[in-house]
Amino acid sequence: MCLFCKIAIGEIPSKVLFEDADLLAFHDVAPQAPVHVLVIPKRHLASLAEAAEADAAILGKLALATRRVAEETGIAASGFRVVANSGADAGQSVHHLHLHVIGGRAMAWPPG
Ligand code: DGP
Repeated sequence: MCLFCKIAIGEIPSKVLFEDADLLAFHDVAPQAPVHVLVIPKRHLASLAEAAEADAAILGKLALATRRVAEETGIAASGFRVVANSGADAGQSVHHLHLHVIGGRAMAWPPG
């Protein structure tokens, strides 16, 4: 079982912001900004590169959950960035789909 599957079932503890039957939002262990929350599907899906039509509903839920993260952490008005690293070139280190929700400071573009 992968690291985020273990976090999803509570086998590895995390600082949970909110969850429902399908997804979990929890604080990143190595925050890159004042707010850095990860949103994951509880069911294992390796990355967007592996996503299929059958995953459309959960992908929509994950996207909407980023808005809830921003509202609950107080960064909806100031702005936030959502990142999904997929594969080696993007630097994906945990191979369970996760959306980074990052905010609370100004960010540069393009990313490194
Ligand atoms: P990525 O590089 O996109 O695969 O991001 C993985 C993120 O996961 C990274 O920002 C650090 C975070 N992370 C790794 N292990 C843990 C953990 O055990 N707990 C929590 N809360 N976050 C973790």
